[in-house]
Amino acid sequence: MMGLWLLPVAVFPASSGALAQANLLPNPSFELVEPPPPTPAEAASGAPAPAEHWLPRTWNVWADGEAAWQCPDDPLQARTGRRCLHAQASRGACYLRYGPMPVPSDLPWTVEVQCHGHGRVVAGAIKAAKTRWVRLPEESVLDLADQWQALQLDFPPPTECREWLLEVATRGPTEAWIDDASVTYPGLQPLGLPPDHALTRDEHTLVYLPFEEPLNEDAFFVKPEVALLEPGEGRFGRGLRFGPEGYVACSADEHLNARSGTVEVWVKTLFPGNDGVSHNLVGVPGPEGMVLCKDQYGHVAFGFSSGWVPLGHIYADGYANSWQPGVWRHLAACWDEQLMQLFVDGKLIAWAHAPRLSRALGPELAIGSPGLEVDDLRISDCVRYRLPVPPAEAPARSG
Ligand SMILES: [Ca+2]
Repeated sequence: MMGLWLLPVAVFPASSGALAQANLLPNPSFELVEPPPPTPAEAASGAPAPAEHWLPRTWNVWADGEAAWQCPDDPLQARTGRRCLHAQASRGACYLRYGPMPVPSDLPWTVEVQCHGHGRVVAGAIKAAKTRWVRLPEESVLDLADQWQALQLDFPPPTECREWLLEVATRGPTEAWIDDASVTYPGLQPLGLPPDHALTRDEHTLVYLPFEEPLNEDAFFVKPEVALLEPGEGRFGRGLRFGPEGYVACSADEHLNARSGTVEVWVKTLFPGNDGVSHNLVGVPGPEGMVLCKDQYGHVAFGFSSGWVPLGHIYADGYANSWQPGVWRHLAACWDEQLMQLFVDGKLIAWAHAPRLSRALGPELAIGSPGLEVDDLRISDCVRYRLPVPPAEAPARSG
C-alpha cells in the first residue's frame, strides 16, 4: 500500500491557462479528517468510529432521501492522497459545502472539483443576501465517466455579494467519487494555513514555544500537572499536556502587542467541544483582557476587553460543538486597526473591520488550561495571515 504514496501526484492545470493560483480551500483533497460525534453504540462501547465514517474537516457534508456518503480511507479510491468523498444517491442527493467565503472584489471566481463515477454532479454558488441565502443562477453540471474529470464553475460575483457558499451535489441516480477541489480568483495569495511543519522564530516573534524542552521557569510560571509529551505525541515532536490543575503563564507585557499581532497555536482537546465549559487556549485574564478560547456555548472566540466589556471581539457560533476529543486543531488569530480575523484549520471562521483594540492589557499571559494539549505556539507583533475581505459597509444612514 505504501508504494501508492510514491505515484506522481497529478496536479490539475489552472483554469484559463493563467499561472497557477492559490487555492482558498485549506483541505482540498479531504485528507484532514476528524471523528464524528459517537453513535449511542460507540458511546456505550467506547469504540472509535470506523475510519470511513470520519468527517472531512472545514467542509459540511450531508445527504437526504436515499443517499449516503463516506470519506473512505483508501488510496485506491482517492485521486490524490488517501481520502476522497464517495457519494451514492438513488432518490435524494448528497451535498458538499464550503464557506462562507468573503468576496473582496468583483474579480471572477473559479471552482474546480475532480469527479468520476456515473450519474451527475452539479456545482453551484449560494450568496449571503441581507437576511437569507440566495442560490445564484450559475451552475455547472458534469456527466460522470469512469475517468476523473474536472467539474468547473466560473462566475463573477453578483453585485453586493459579500460572502458565498460553494455547493457540490449529486443530481439524480448517481455514484460519484470526488477529490481535489479548488476555489480561487485572480491574485489570490496562498494563506499557508494550517502549517504543515513546525514554525520558526523571526524578528516579529514575541514568543515561540515548540515545547521540545521544559519551559524556562525564569520566564514562565508553571503549576504542577503540566508535562511535556513524548516525542511524536505533539503535533510536531513533543507538546505540552495540561493536567487537572495545570497552569502556565508569562508576562503579557513582553509577549503580546495589543495593537497588532498574531497568535497561532495547535491544540488538542481531551474533552468534547460541547462540554458546556469555557476553556482558555491563550489569553490575558482579568478586566483588561484578551481571549482566544472555546467558550461554554461551543463558540470559538477571539478578542479584547476593557473593564470586562468586550472591545473588538469575534467568534464563530457553535463552531466547536461537534469537536471530538483527541484531534490536533490549528488556530490563528490576527489583528490590527484595520481587521481582526480568526482561522481554524486554515478556514476563516470570523472577521471584523476596525476592531477596538486594548490600550492597556493585564499583566499575565495564560497559556492553555486543564484538559488541553498544546504545541507550536507563536505570538507575533504583526499580522501573519490575512484573507482579503469586502470593504467595510457604510454605516446605515438614519432618518
Ligand atoms: Ca484526496
